[in-house]
Amino acid sequence: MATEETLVLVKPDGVARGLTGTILARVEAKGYSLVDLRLVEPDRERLEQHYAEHAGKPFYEPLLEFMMQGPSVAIRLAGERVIEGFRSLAGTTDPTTAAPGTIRGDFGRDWGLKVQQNLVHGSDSPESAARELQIWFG
Ligand code: DAT
Ligand code: MG
Repeated sequence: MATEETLVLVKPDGVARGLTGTILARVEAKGYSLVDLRLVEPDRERLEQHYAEHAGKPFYEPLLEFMMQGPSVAIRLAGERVIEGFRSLAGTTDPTTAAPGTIRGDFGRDWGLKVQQNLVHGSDSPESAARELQIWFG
């Protein structure tokens, strides 16, 4: 199987809290390769594409608002089984209950804005990765 690529985002809460380096260190320590990396202030259109699967859900508008609060760091990350591997490093969606040892479990919690502030995004399938890498890196 060819080496996979995935899209990782350090979301606005992670950037604002100065956790970008810590998150990158975990990714690098796991042995994945940084292929490309950029600081991005996404407009609404880009976020609508990125989160198209969630359009209409109750958390959709607050999620887009949160993602427009500041820059994110977009990372093109490569390695064998990196898609599932990064999801494992990130932990489950709700940071309050994400397992300790994961990025969300160690650094995230509910700050009163439900589970939006969970620090990172990682693509969930090869199809999502290809689609999302196109949205963030062209
Ligand atoms: P993940 O980011 O773990 O892939 P997801 O794709 O289901 O999770 O949802 C995308 C983001 O939307 C998630 O990182 C945080 C937010 N979100 C998901 N479920 C939510 C909920 N029930 N309430 C508030 N925000 C939610
Ligand atoms: Mg998702």
